[in-house]
Amino acid sequence: MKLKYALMSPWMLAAAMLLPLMARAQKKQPKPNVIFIYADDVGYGDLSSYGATKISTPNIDRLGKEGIRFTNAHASSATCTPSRFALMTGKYPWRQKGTGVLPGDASLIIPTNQLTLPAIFQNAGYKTGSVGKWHLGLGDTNKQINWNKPISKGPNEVGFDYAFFFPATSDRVPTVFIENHEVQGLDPADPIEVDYSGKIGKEPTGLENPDLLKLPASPNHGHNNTIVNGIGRIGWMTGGKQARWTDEEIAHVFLSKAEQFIEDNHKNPFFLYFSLNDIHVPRMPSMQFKGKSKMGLRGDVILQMDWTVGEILKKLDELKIADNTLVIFSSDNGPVLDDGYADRAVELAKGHSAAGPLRGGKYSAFEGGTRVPWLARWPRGIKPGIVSDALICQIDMMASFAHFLNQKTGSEEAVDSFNVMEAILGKSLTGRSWLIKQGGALSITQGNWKYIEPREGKAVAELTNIETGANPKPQLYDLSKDIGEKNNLAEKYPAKAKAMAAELEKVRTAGRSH
Ligand code: NG6
Ligand code: CA
Repeated sequence: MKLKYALMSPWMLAAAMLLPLMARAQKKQPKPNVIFIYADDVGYGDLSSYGATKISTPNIDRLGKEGIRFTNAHASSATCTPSRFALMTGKYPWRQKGTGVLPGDASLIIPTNQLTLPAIFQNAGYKTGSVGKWHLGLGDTNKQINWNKPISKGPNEVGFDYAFFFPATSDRVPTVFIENHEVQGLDPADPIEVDYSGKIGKEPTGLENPDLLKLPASPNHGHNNTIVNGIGRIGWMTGGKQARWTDEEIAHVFLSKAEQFIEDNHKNPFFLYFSLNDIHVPRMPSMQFKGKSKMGLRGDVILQMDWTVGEILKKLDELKIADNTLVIFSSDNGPVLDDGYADRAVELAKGHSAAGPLRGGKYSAFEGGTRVPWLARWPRGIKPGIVSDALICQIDMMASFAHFLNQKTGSEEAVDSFNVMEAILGKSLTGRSWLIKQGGALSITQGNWKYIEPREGKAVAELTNIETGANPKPQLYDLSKDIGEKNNLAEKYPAKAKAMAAELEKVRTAGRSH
């Protein structure tokens, strides 16, 4: 025995000998890579693992088979921008003005001085990347974006080391890709200008030149401004001809950038936010998938999305990092069939329920608006084949990963995010006890009960034909018996409805959940 050990008590001795062993064991457990694949507008019933029979999504389903599939996971909101805001900040979007669906020329809505989900990973030594749809605004507040110069603020300023993205949605101008701060492929002699208040430049619009459209707009939705690639967009743009994307290539372009990021960073822990354009409108699959489903373009882009996930899994195998990579797949809001283009999604969906057994869809306060697929695989950390009905929300990613990576959040940060890491990894089948969701009206879920606050408005949205959940009377549902929210029990159980309304009010006025 060495001299230094001779002077120790038996306990100290044991500790001194064990510590290096423990350190070595810890070394053997490097931090997992995390890939969050965020699909757009994918409904609770759109995947075969969630009951779809008219379409097959084997690659996404595989995540659940080899890991965990959630039946009660949620986006914070029934549209894109607010759900993404919640994911990135851990704060309910309805606490901050201007977090609704953003135009393509909006300013960045995430404060740059606050901790974000990617910044937590950065602080824990990860390389962070954002590839795909952004839709959280760019540049300084109230300042017009100059698309022809480096853009001052965006993903890089809120925690991403690398970003390749488009600004808003594929139905909104400008229809260009941005890498970090710069529009890609821009010819300085053909500068980009964007306007959302009126026509700019001389290019044809869907309204004036419907004969030029390869994908006609649905009447009254307003996707009839500047035509790019034969598709009328929301908003007007001029210039930047060389930089404009071809819709049929978007999925492949994003995938190749995601793969490159993984490859470049596979030797150190990385966090990749992979935010797909699929299956948002305009649904323009590549030739590889066009006509491959029996459900028209919407079905084709579901297949394309599933293929994309399969390619990511292949890449992880190829790099031999699958074992220690946590891959999560989820969606930013519920499904919509007619969202602006005459792609025959409604008539071709026959027999396919995009929201599964749920009522409503995108934009709705009913479950169809926010209850979304969530599957996750991490061979080293999640047992295969778990189906969990734990209540979790994307807003919880922040507190969960902060805890997991031993990172602190300040008192003004992640104020609505709960640590549900045990549930995310399937170590516990219990998640949160309550959650507030937004789909026009706010609702609060507590255990099996869901209360939707009264709200004036059309019961069915005219354009999308989706039940909004708006009702001037309070609504109360027992989700354990009535997942389709058909039976309003507010009058039968007025005390319950009142208590839940009070709880919702308490959280709203407190400005925080904890
Ligand atoms: C809506 C658009 C819809 C879609 C949505 C955003 C109209 C009538 N409809 O305002 O087509 O672009 O915004 O979708 O303009 S989301 O998934 O990004 O929230
Ligand atoms: Ca969306």
